[in-house]
Amino acid sequence: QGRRPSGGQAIVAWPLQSRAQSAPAPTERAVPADATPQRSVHDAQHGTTLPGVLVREEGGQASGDTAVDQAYDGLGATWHLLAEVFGRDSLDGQGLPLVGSVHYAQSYDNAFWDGEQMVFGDGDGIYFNGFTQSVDVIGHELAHGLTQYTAGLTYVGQSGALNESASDVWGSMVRQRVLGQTAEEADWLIGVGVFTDKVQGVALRSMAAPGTAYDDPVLGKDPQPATMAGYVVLPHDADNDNGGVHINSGIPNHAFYLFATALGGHSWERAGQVWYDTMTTRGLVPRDVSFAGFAAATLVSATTRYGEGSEVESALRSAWDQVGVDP
Ligand code: ASN
Ligand code: ZN
Repeated sequence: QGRRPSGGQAIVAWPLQSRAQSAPAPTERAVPADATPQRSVHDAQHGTTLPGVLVREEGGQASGDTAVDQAYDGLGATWHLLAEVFGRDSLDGQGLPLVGSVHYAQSYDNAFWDGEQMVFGDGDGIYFNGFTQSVDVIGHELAHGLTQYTAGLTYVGQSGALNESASDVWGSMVRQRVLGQTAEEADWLIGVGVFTDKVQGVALRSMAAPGTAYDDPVLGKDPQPATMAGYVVLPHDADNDNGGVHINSGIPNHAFYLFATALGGHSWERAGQVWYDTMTTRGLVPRDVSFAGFAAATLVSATTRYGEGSEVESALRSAWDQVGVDP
């Protein structure tokens, strides 16, 4: 499973194999007026059998286990963003139950979506705290499910970096909405609270300034580029983060940050809507889309919804231009 953070291994580049397969296109429906999330949080009890022991179900009382309750709240915050802002009932648009497992394995320094559910490690306690600390990490993992049910972006190379970036975009929007922040107020960090005090770094990634989130003697330096000038070419295999999907995601991440902050206000209102439309409009992006192809698709979404020559279109063009992606 995940590689331990030793020898300067970038923590963002683990060869975690996802069981994720693209699901058949579902028939989405409007969110029923009385809809709620359908959450269940389980305790893997430091083993790797999933989902583990059911601890908290929808509507159940706080368990007193911080990881369980953080996961429950984070799953809820993500569901509410999708339902209330985008009119989508869960990841598949059909009320898919949200399943999370905490206390996965021993000293496990990661979190992941396994194709069916969210899984969170407790961290080793030396470099990493538990992965439910940051609501954006929870949103990130859930968004892998959203991507699976929508654009189905292939988890390698540029489409893989777009898959990773989409998860950061959703995770960041979930956190900004929980905190009630505008794009200008937000710190655009992913995974604040995941590092222990021992680590020289503030978070796992920065969308505002990719490459600056950490610089630590053991973990190494945040390897993310912010623009195409820094694009990292790696072999497309699991030992190389599937071609740097957690590295080059810095580029579309930064484009989204530039777009959202240029528009101002809440990131999920217009910038998020453009990303949502791009990922959920059937046939708009192929699974193996390039950065340029995705950028072009975002412009189609922006002009369809906000009009040719709109402020949204020009902010978006400028954002892609600043990161060196030519739609
Ligand atoms: N936490 C990582 C992620 O969601 C796990 C992985 O590499 N699949 O991207
Ligand atoms: Zn991810």
